[in-house]
Amino acid sequence: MTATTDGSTGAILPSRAAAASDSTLTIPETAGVQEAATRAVQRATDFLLARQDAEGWWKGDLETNVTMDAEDLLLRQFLGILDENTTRAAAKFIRGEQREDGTWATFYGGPGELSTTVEAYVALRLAGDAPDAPHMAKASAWIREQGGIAASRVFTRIWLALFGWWKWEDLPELPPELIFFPTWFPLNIYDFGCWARQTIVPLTIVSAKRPVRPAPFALDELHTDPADPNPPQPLAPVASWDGVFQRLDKVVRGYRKVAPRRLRKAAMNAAARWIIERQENDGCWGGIQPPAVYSVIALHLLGYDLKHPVLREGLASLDRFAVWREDGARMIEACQSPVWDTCLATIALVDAGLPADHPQLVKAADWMLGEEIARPGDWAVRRPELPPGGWAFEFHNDNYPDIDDTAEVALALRRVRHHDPEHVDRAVGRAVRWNLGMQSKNGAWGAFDVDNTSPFPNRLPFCDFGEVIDPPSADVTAHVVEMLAAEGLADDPRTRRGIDWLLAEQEPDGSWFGRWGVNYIYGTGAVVPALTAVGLPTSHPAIRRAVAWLESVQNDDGGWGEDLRSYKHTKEWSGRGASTASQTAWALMALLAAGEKGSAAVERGVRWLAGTQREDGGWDEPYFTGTGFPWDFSINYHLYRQVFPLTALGRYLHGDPFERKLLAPLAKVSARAQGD
Ligand code: R04
Repeated sequence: MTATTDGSTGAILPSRAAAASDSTLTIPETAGVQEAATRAVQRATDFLLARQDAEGWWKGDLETNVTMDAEDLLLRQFLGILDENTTRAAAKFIRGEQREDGTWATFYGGPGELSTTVEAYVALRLAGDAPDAPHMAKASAWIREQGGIAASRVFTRIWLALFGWWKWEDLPELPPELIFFPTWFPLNIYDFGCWARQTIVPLTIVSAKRPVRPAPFALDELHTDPADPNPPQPLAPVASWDGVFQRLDKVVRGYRKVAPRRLRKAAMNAAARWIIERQENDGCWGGIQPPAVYSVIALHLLGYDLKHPVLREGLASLDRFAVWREDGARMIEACQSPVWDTCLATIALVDAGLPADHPQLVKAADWMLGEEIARPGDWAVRRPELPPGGWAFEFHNDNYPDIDDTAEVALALRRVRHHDPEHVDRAVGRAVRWNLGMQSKNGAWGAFDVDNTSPFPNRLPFCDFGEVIDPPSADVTAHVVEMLAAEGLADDPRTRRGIDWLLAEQEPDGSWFGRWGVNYIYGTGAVVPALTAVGLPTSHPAIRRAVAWLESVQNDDGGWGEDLRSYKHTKEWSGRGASTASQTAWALMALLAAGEKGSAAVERGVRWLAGTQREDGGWDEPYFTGTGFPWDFSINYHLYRQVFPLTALGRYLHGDPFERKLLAPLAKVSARAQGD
């Protein structure tokens, strides 16, 4: 494997041969590949079937980075509920993730990341690791070299401010009065992507309150100059957007001193109500960990006791993000993926040849049917007339169904032969109507909201981390288009607009950008099957260019891989990196949809998948191939390595799911969807 050390300078680019273990590959005869694929499909099918929960769902671990674990410890310390057992187990996990050079990264093999390293270091100090212990000294030296705490992201400095390690006055501010901005006003909370919205609303309370609970130790070793720990930030030119927003931030901070107390109090109460209304049945917020952490702190600062049901349930939900490993380490998941994993596993199993009425598939379908969300959520702010009918990614997230899960669940449900087909028809009909209703005005689809494209949130000095808006993306749009094709709506004008948008979004090299998966291989692996599903001929120039691009980035070992650095350094890293099971599968799904079965590229890719499978039917995949926010937040979905290879190998053996009529368009549903 090519060792890569740095994302910005001097990265060692992967030679396409670098990942290959033997450089003398010959293309075997098709018969041998066919046999190997058959065996791999059998074993991968058994592997998945053995891992379904008795309730019908699948769920792989969702691995991200140690800021989750560090912030969980900091929260408990802040609330005074940090226990020894949790601390020991979390610290064990964090220590195990540190690399040779003393840093922590946000993805496997990635460059050291300053904010992540600061948070991990502070968490380990809380756990009692001494600053002069070799692993700690290495980390703090690196942190100082990178500019120290002062150079870390806003979230990190907010955490430090809670303990007096950073000054609140030296943080950008978002006033709680934001909650009163009407939905047509620039920078109202619905201009933010739903994940940022749920994080920001509680943080407005925290930053208005500016609490400090003094820490049990100092952190001088993390400043470049402990005598001047909060150096002033340079100002951008007045005539630039950054300059404008920096000055706006100064205005907001000036406002703080003159803010009418009653208005501020009313704003904080309104924000608290907003938060409490959005708490899920299991006590969490939006099914994701960060909003839960900040919501608990915010409500606590407003006087809610830890024993108050809202906080008690909130804290209990945080415990459920913890995965306890056999070695005693405790890892925090950013969220859980049961709906997503279950629809993808269902698709994989049917495409791999499992009978459509297999009891485990029916069980999965029943579980998915029970997960449909029957009430409006935040999406209804922009679509008040649209009836509900979507699915969320997680167990509990009724406020935020997403378009991606809804499309894939519909594609999965249609593949299962269910004993109550009318029930499935009605559920899928609602899904089609909801997804069509969530189309953005450019003809494409975002993940959670319609037309969530404001340029302003990204400009706020407060928002220096991650994506904060949810504009339409090629991968989500492709999934919706594929689903609409399965519903007999390929020729519907709304579908055609989605297709036109996809065709216009193709990169000059023939690939598509991957918003929620890494990266161009994911985008291309989603778009090509969608385009052929709606009837584009495989000879279409867009498809030919995609095929040529995929062939041009295939590794010499026969697989495909793409490093997360492609989000930052596209030219060098687009489509390039060590081969992984999921990315090889995405490339194959595109090539197979493009009619490339029998080509050398496909045969070699299939051979790579079959050849790297373990005896037990599993694949190993240390590389992160999922995306939370491009570059800033990456995900290793532990079931991607299973479901996508099984899908690709199944389609290799049995053909395209549309041509096999696994998805028979139903005139009835189409008529209903068209008539909404
Ligand atoms: C793969 C496509 C399905 N869907 C996207 C779902 C992704 C699930 O994983 C995450 C989603 C998340 N959201 N917000 C965060 C997050 C993390 C995930 C999040 C992360 C850090 C901070 C705040 C929020 F792992 Br700070 C939506 C389209």
